[in-house]
Amino acid sequence: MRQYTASGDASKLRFGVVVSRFNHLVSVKLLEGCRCELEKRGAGPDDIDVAWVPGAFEIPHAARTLARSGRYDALVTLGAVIRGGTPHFDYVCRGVTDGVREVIRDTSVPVAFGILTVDDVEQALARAGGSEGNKGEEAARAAVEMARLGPQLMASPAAPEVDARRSESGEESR
Ligand code: INI
Repeated sequence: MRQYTASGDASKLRFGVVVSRFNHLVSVKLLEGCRCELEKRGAGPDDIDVAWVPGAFEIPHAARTLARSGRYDALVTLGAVIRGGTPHFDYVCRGVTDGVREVIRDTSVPVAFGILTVDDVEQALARAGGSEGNKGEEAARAAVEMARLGPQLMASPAAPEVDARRSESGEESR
């Protein structure tokens, strides 16, 4: 059995962070958690670029642009979608989750999902540095791990098969 585990070392990696301005109070806390975690793991301040977008629905577009630039080892997406009294919540949630998944599928750049989908502001704040931790930190850790894991998997003996399957499915390469 061959196993691959990635280190949590963020040094010499470049990160793009896309963060939604909607529910700004929550977003800044998620961003701070993310930034601290990346820097704690060795990323330099100049190796972290942050793109602010109006709302979570706009996150996939900016993430796709950053991913296609080829400048980043991984991206982190941050924001909070808070349930209101209308179905709008469901459409925004679906748009952002489907959109982020499509960016990963189409570009092969790892994208960590640090977007809260919650019932109220209290639940959001609890997950943005409160009693439930900080999902921005968690997303940063996932981004580092995936940025390190990808090259290991590509260098593995299984990689040629992975490449062949990718080109059969018409997937873009980075
Ligand atoms: N965007 C969010 O990031 N969080 C929300 O809770 C939210 N709600 O509730 O409406 C939200 N809506 C805005 C949406 O993301 C777009 O910015 C808007 O529809 C313009 O395209």
